Amino acid sequence: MTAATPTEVARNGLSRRGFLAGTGSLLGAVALAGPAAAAARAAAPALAPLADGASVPALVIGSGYGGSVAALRLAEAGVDVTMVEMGMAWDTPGSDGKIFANTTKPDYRSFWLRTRTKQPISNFLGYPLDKDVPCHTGILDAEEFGGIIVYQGRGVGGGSLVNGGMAVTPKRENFGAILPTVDAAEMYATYYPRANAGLGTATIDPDWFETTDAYQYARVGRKHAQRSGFPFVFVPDVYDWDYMEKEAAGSVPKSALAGEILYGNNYGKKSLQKTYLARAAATGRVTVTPLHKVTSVTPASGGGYTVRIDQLDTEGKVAATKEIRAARVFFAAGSVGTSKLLTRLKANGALPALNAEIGKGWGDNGNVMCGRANHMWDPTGALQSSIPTGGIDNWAGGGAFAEVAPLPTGIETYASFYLSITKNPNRAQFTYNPTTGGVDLNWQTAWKQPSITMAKSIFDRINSTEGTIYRTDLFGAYKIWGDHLTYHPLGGAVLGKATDNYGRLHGYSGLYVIDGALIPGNTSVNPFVTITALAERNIEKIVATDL
Ligand code: FAE
Repeated sequence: MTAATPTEVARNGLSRRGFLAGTGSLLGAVALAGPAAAAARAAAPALAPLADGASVPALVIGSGYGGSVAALRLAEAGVDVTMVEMGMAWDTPGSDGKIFANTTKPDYRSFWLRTRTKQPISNFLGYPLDKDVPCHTGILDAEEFGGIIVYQGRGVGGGSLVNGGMAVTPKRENFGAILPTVDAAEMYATYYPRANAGLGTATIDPDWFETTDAYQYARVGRKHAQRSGFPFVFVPDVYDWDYMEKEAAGSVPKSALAGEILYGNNYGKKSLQKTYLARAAATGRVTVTPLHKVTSVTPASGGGYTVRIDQLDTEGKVAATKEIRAARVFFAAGSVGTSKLLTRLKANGALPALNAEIGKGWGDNGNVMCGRANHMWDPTGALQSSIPTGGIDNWAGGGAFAEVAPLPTGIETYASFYLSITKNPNRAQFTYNPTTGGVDLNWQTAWKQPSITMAKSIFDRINSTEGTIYRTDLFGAYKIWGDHLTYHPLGGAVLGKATDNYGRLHGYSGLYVIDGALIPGNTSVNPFVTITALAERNIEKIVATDL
């Protein structure tokens, strides 16, 4: 949780006593210091670990967007909800007094069980940036499959802990291709507005955008887009914009303007702990147990499901194994987490009646990154807010929507940086590997070529208009494209295929998927608003008809 400072505690207005259950805090692992630590201690929850042998009405696996929506709405309907989360609680400051590490100084908090960082931008001026770190249950997982690295958030709040907070509702004309079996009219009238309200989505004050140094990089991005005839669109975010203006004025501690992103945000971002999870906690019906990883779900004799859970220590070792019984289980472990679990459970006979669609329809939301080298007379600014606020829309013309992203290094780089979301048609499949006991994903690096071609529809033209070139120093030596990764995994248990049209898994009653695994590979924009809206739609139906 991010209730780290007195300011935060006040802003949250939330007592988390009894909400966080278990062993998630770093207490004992670090020396606590300063006011942030005192605040964290004051807000510390009553520790009540999930008991081995417990019997619960509803278990939610994972505490990201899908899981948080499910927990809140089930609790509001009077159901007691048990959430388990494999990552940490993120409620305790480190020795620097901060809960989260800065982007420019990754440490033990930054990566999930790695001894060396795996930064998305791996190089600068050709020099490698990665460094050794102590192995720890850190916040950002760079999960490596054969042909792609999938970045994911780990901890209470899931991806909301690490992401840029760009809260984008897709254009309605694109929705039919995103979720073909879902009624678009209902989504745009009810569930997208509900999701945006629940997430606290808001747009930057346009006057402030035009004048602040922190968005010079975005204004340069806009100018270059428009001079090449591309529309630049403002994109909402879940950052507290008033707080950011105070950061700029120097009256509050900085997070966006201190370049915080990827490894957590200490102050201004409204991640799920401040929105859906705070409301879930306030019902008094939801507990979340961090550092607990679900490993098996299988029908129990007499009804419901037996769920096996590993309790982890902060080095990732299994400290205990627990077995509980749950009447209903909601898979909300994210596209990769849910797909891996279901693929393994189908293959090893724990859930043999799952259908043949399990593991299929996985996509990377067409993610590809690149940088452009600007002229010396066109600087992008030494101060760059880590929170993106605009994009270049060439979806209809060239199949790409490019987020004008920050490069918050603290120095003038003369670089423009972009994360493009493209209409890449390739889809991969998860399969169980009996030799390793793991789950593989058959994505190939070469499958990014359509994304590169689509992104070039924007940047080749901008480079030609501006007389500029691509940066070749950010992803290796002489490498233009960041084509080795995604931030936006989607699919693997697709709505209407592996599940019915509301996320009920075929083959078993009382088992549901409620996260990004439902979405078949692409949302045309950044995905979490769509994941949230779909979860709102599905849980409303489930509460009305299944409980
Ligand atoms: P997610 O939020 O990943 O939550 C799943 C949770 O389940 C995680 O907390 C896991 O630790 C936990 N888990 C997994 N397996 C288990 C298990 N076996 N037992 C217990 N717990 C488990 O899933 N999206 C946007 O829309 N806008 C952005 O600006 C944006 N920026 C991003 C930047 C970065 C660096 C990254 C990595 C992602 C970004 N995303 C962004 C993507 C977004 O965060 C992602 O689509 C959502 O978080 C996915 O939501 P889910 O509920 O599917």
